[in-house]
Amino acid sequence: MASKRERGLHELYADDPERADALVFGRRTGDSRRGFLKNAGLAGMGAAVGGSIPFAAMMPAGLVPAAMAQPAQQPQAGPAADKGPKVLKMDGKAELAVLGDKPLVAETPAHLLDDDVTPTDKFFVRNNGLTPDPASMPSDPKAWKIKIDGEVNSPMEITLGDLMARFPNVTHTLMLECGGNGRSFFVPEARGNQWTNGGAGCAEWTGVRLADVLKAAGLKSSAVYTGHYGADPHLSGDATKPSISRGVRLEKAMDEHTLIAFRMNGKDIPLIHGAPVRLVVPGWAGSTSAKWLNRIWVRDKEHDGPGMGGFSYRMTRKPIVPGSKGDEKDTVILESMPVRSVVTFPAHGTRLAAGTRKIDLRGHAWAGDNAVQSVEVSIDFGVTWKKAEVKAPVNKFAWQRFTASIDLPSAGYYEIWSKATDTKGVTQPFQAGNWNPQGYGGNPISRVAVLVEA
Ligand SMILES: Nc1nc2c(c(=O)[nH]1)N[C@H]1C(S)=C(S)[C@@H](COP(=O)(O)O)O[C@H]1N2
Ligand SMILES: [Mo]
Repeated sequence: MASKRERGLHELYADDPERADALVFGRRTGDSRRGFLKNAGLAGMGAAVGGSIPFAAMMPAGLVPAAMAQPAQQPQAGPAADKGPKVLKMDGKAELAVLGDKPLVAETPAHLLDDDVTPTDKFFVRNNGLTPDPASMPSDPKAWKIKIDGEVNSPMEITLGDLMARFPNVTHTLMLECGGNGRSFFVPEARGNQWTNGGAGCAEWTGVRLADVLKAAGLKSSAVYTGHYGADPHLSGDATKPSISRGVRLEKAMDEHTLIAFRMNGKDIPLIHGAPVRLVVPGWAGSTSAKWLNRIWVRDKEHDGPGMGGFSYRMTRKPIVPGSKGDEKDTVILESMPVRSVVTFPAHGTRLAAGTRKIDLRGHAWAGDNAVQSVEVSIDFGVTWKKAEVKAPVNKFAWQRFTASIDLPSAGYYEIWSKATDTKGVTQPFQAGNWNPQGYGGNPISRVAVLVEA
């Protein structure tokens, strides 16, 4: 069964806010204000996070320190040490954080998202069904077949070998991000895998443009949507039942960056990432990027495969009461992913040597279909912000590197906050907002706790 991620104080706050406050803020029953940090509480919190808090006076009332609220992402002493996630043990994969084992779901800890291009071993994994049995694969990957049918003049079944030979091969560095990335930041908890920010990666993909293939098949004027199918068996083991089948509006399918990809970072795509061929629909919910691709059904209406209905990959149109059921009819399909930034160095939970007074931090930011315009960082709980240097993306739909140098006035506990703003002027909120039943669009500012030893 899926192992549920320990979420520490977030959960305690949901279940028993009184006790959580007592733990974090030293509040006793009868104290008047929840989350009001008294002197005794401050000492208690300092003890809990492992040092004094130089910017304690700036801490918003009720803020749960990141050191306690978020599991450590690398071995560390201190309160978060025993809350670490289960670690993936798989040939060819780094030690990702396992969010579920059936289906297999594993995210990349923020500090492993530090490379300019995400190496294949560090790339997150999201299955909805079972990984296809290697024995079921053709011995020659080039013999793999993909069917293009539906609203096209010349339906075709083309082998991977022919696909590679017939259409121009292109390589782009593209963001792939799970639709549920950031879900763990919702309070109360939303249904699904409890991603922090690591359901995302930016690899170099080589393939052919889906647009070229659809043009060759001859789109009918009735074509408006795609439906994507892969060869992975349904969780039940029933191979005739798709585990998931999502699609995109034709406009996105025809984007020159939407690829039928057969190489990842210059090598054949590994089985877990969709060998021998998959879609890469950059910037949109990752569920549209079908792995083990064997069919694209061009539709004359919105696709209706598994993963298209109910609350799946759907946002509520109007705000609803957090934790309530919502109404399916009041939802819209999640398409472009929202703006997000992740501090990739230093790692959450890092202890810095006594005397450290400066950090050169870095991270990545991205924004679905949009680019990132600016990133700001703060170490005083958001009272003052400093502009980070932000690099241009290497191509459209690649993430962007940000760097900043930050002065630390003294020893103690700090949180490095980062906040990105996209080219439409949309920025990351302080808290995951617009609560929806399956928790999409959770993109609050990113927080990394560090401790400068006294
Ligand atoms: N056939 C198939 N394709 C799939 C999935 C799946 O379960 N089956 N999962 C999707 C989801 S939800 C995501 S986020 C991405 C993850 O790709 P990755 O595992 O290579 O990181 O693949 C997508 N493609
Ligand atoms: Mo996903």
